[in-house]
Amino acid sequence: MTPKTGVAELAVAGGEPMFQQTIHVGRPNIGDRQRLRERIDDLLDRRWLTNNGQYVQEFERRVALRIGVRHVVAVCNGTVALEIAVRALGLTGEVIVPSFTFAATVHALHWLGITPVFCDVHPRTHTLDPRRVEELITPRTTGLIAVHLWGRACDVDDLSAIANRHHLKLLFDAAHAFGCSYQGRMVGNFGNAEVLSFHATKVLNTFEGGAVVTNDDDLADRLRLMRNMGFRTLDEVVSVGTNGKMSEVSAAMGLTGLESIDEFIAVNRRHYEHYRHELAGIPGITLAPVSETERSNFQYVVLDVDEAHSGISRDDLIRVLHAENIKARRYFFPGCHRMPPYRDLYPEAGASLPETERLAESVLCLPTGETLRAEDVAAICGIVRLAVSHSGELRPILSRATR
Ligand code: T4K
Repeated sequence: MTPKTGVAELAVAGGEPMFQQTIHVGRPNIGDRQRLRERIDDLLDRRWLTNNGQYVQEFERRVALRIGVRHVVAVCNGTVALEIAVRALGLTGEVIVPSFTFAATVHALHWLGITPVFCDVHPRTHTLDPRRVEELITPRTTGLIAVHLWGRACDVDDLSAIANRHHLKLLFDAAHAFGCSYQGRMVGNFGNAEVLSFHATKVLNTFEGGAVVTNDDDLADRLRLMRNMGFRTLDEVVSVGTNGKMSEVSAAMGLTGLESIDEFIAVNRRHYEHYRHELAGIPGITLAPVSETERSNFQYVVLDVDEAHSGISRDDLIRVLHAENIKARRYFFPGCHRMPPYRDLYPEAGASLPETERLAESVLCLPTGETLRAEDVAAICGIVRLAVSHSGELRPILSRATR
């Protein structure tokens, strides 16, 4: 791929796009297709497609081993995992939650008639800021949901101390954090429970899928009942439940992915190091750091664009990238508190969320994963460098394009 050297070559200025085919954030990792096909043939031959089949049970065992947790309750997606976990933990009233997260974290609360109380995130970690949590606790607060955003573990110790002090339940949304650690221990072992997502775009996918993981035996029992309509035995319902079951074909995909998970992470890590090298020294562009001492899955490549120094806003940089067929994403714009129905229910929320508001305007995610090639990373970084170094020249072109 020939690097672009002048503004006129940029697709946003009328040049040819860098990529003929769109380069996506969240391109699924597949793993060994032959093994997947064999598993699918096997489950078809056995005609056992869902309802706690043998692949789901094996997937749960393998994930539990990988994390070192007692219980893995596999479900149909991460959102349902959140809903079941919130309900099984008995959360009611108000729950403190970041606004800088995917909508599902907050929707799960509202869906169950619980008031989400938005808390700001830490500017460095982008995760729930423990210094801001305590001031939001009221007599109606029953719990906290903290998100290990980008796979970076929250400040688990401080959040656990607050939860203990105030007798609150602590749930971690670990949708991004399969394969990540906190102080050397795998994510999945903290709080009362943690929720994983195995959506297609995650480092490990089951097409759609998720799990609630916990070391609490009673909670695991309630979760298992809830995901299967409250059935205790073949024909005995003992409590209210929903249909949150994972299908066998999803578990087959998950088992296949698990066999290659170390390679997926190694590829992501290589891309991350490459991005770090290529983006170094570009003014106003900061690659979110990944801890040297913890395990990470490197699934999210996160850039913070500081317009005062880069000369180009995050949104204009996205426009430049999109024109080149590089589908960078504005995760998690605009912050849940600015989405319906929350913006109408809590119109004042933004006033206490300065970091969330800043990040929602300045952060973008770049592609990674097994389909991305090293030369793609170099080309993407070349476009970012060109856009920043020629931001003055680009400005009139971008403003003409919006008119
Ligand atoms: N908590 C947090 C913190 C989360 O981030 C999420 C989900 C959840 C909870 C809930 O878990 P799930 O219920 O989803 O299991 C995507 C994912 O759909 C979502 O799982 C994820 N977080 C979120 C961060 O990203 P969108 O709206 O960006 O999806 P979409 O369709 O635009 O796909 C993202 C990119 O991936 C696209 O540019 C195209 C590419 N893609 C996507 C799919 C589905 C592919 O190349 N192939 C595919 O099959 O939400």
